[in-house]
Amino acid sequence: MTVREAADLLLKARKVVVFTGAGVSAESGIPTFRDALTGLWARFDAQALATPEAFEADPALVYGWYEWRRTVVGRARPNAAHTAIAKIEAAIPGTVVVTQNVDALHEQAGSVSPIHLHGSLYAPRCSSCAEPATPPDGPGDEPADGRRLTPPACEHCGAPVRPGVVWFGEALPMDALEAAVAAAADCDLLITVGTSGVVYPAAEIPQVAARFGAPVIQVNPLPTPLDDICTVNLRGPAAEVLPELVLSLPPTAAR
Ligand code: BJW
Ligand code: ZN
Repeated sequence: MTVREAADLLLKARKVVVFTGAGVSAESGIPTFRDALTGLWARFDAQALATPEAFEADPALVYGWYEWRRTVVGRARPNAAHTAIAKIEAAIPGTVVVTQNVDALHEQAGSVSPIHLHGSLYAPRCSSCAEPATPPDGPGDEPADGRRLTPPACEHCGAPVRPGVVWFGEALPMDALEAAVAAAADCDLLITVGTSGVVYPAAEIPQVAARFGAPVIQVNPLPTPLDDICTVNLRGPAAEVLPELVLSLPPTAAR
């Protein structure tokens, strides 16, 4: 299937949802989770780092790992895929960006208020009273990826501060999930970019759009479980495929 077929869908669309995963930030140098050799879960144990039980058992291990992640992400810059998505948003005002990513590269590329389904590395909060905590200044001092770091104490109750991300077994932020489902149910095109589509309930978002009759374009170098619901599967890296797709938009708005 070709970029031309996808471009025809994009040109007709008035309400677009762009649903992104770690692959959209891969070409900014941020590792994905499940890519076979380079993904975070190939090197680290998700159960020991990305669950509430892990934080309870060893807050310094988990906090240190997330500070390393925040340093890596803080030094990254948006790539051509983030920029192309912001251009789609500028050209088609009814566009909603829904991301599973905890970086801020969509915002840095110019996307306005993307919906963050899995939280953010920049929104730490108290692990007990949930009060927001002040994010540390700057990109961090690059602790080694395994270095323990005692989390700061909450200013209100003294409990350890935790990363503001959604771990396995935790509910997604209700307002974000509801807004994403509503946008998917109401869109006339969904573009899914760089996600393996295996983590729920986020993976429902493209499926909701398809159930409500919207065509779905997928941008991913590899097949995913979402292939079957997609109208067009564009196999390739997002930073190559999306700029090509955006070339189909009217010149003034798209560039
Ligand atoms: C490129 C590219 C390039 C590469 N260009 N593309 C059994 C069945 C079904 C569900 C479950 C189950 N057992 C447990 C569950 C539930 C669980 C779940 O889904 N688990 C599955 C993994 C089995 N879900 C949860 O626990 C969720 N919560 C929940 O269900 O709560 C229930 C509840 C309700 C009420 C009260 C209480 C509880 C929460 C899920 C949270 C996920 N968290 C993480 C970590 C976030 C923090 C952090 O960053 O550390 O979110 S895990 C990780 O996966 C992260 C991601 O957002 C998420 C999705 O990953 P993503 O983005 O798709 O990345 P990858 O690596 O998987 O894929 C990258 C893709 O890019 C690949 O396809 C590449 O090919 C591609 N690619 N280069 C384009 N250049
Ligand atoms: Zn507190």
